[in-house]
Amino acid sequence: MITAIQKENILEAPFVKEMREATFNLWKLGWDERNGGNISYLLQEEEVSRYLDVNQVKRTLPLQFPVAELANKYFIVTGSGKYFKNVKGDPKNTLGIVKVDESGNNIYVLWGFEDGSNPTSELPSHFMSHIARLKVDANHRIIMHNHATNIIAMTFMHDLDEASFTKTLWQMCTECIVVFPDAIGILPWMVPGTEAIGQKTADKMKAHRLVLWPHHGIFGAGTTMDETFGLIETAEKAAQIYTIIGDSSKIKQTISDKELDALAKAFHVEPKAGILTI
Ligand code: 2HA
Ligand code: ZN
Repeated sequence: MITAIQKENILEAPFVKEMREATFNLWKLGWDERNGGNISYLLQEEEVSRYLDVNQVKRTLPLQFPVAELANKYFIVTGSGKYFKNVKGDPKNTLGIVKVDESGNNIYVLWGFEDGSNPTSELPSHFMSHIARLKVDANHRIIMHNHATNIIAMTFMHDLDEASFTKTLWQMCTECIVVFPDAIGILPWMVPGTEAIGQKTADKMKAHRLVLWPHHGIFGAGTTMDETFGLIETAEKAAQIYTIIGDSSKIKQTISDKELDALAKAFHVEPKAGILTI
């Protein structure tokens, strides 16, 4: 007699716990008001199959944009219209585990979105950014979008040139150049939730792990939830210092380019070329 292999409780899965904790912490920080923000987390089949029969498809959703590069890959993603505040207490309706089908034209919902909801409206930006980051780093797994307050504020006060914006952030806290030596990519203002903004975001993700959407928020990419959260936290902290200062004429001294260069050398990181003048 063949007995079905007992699956473990999905709510105990580390990746579900990480999604619940991250969304709650992001909400508490004030960066994900209402339904703001979204996260997608690339999972291995071995991880998912401990908890789910991966052949049990609950729903098939067509993608407006094909992602052949992600064929047969699994993700846990936040739901469209869902509030980060509520994910911790209501994971089955606010999160979903999806698998991209073999053609890259559809996704299969394997778990979650039980109230009939769908993956985040920013799925184009997430999927296209995953494709871009996986080409740079095979260990890449997380794309996180949120409305980090001071980063948004800074997009009104600072010019939006990538090199000068990055250099200001690097100057605000000593750790910045070490955490994001690859600089911050910046898009022009665009309508969110579209394939067009997804493509532009992914283009920036080829060279940057942080991509700024002016007057809207930020996208971060990384290998773990902690690392990605920490990346955005670090940029947001620097932006907070900038907004606290408020008026650049108040700045009496800053970290010089020579000092930033010394920091990069001490921590063995390569700052993006064209930002420091040594
Ligand atoms: O609705 O943050 O960019 C979630 C968003 C859209
Ligand atoms: Zn947003």
